[in-house]
Amino acid sequence: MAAGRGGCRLGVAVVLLLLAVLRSAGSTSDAALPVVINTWAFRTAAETAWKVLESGGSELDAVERGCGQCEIDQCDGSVGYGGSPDESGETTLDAMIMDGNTMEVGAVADLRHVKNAIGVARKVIQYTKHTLLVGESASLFAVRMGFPYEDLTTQKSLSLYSEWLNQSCQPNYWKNVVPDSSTSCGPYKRREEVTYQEQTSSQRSVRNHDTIGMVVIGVSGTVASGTSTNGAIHKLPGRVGDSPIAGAGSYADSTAGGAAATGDGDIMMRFLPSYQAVEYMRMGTDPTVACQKVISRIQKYAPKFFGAIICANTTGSYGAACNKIPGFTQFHFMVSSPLLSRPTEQVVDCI
Ligand code: SD4
Repeated sequence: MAAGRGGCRLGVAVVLLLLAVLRSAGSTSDAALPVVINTWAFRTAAETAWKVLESGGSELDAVERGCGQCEIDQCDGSVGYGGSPDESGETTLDAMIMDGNTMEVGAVADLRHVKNAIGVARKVIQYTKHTLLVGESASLFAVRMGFPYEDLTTQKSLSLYSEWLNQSCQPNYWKNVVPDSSTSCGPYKRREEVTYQEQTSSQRSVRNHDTIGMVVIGVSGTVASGTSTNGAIHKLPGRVGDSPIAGAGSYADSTAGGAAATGDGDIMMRFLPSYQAVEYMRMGTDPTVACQKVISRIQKYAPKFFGAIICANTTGSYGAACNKIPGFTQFHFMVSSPLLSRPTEQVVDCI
């Protein structure tokens, strides 16, 4: 009898151990499909994407419409028209969309005069054999695809631009130039002597970085992802961030999961964080841990970078992580799933 009880206890222990292993593999009981997650508390974007799925739209439709909603709403001034004027006062847009079944990507960077950047990115998949179109040429493509060509400047972007001019063009992204870019406006010329300046932190304020990144995983495990942003305020014309770069801004693979990043793209894109997070999840790493591992990897080189990432695997398990810096200690993101009565804001402590 005693041996029987011992066997029973052993059985219970084995079951508990199995549960723990499953849990750490991301198969938590609170995972369900479909799932939509997006960066920041962009609620209308989350609601729009969720409604698209509810009405039978595809995962790609949900990403396109969800991120497109933020372009219409000018989410936090960091997505869509009328935000983040560059050094010449113009707003330019970066966006991408990725199909995790076919691994096709459509992206636009430095897009000018067209508001619906992610819509144009989708057209790159549908009507070309390319992946990424840039600048005015991307605008011409957009016009051919039927998008209106319009001014992206608003009163708001004009006043941001003139405030910046009035404060001696601070901050800006130049180095090793004359006149001294830390005190004066340009035009700058290169200084003969180039000195190394360690870039361990993001010079921009947290407010300037609010790209929408979205991952949608359908009932059958189909993954789609996308991003849309007007990039870094006061950037040099021509600067492209991480958002339209596959594997950096977002990544989707229906055999593993999806991820999307937000923050200082100049630093983050060097690490392909979204690709890396998906690869961690492919190896069975829990989405939260996958997100954390990506953030810690960047921290080693740029301890004070501003950034966050969202991750979800094909079981519907999800997570997020962010780098803790002064003024940014928690990261808010949206989650929609059958387990939640409505798209819900969630928050994670930065590491
Ligand atoms: C960029 N990553 O262009 C974008 C900006 C951003 O949250 O993420 N804002 O660098």
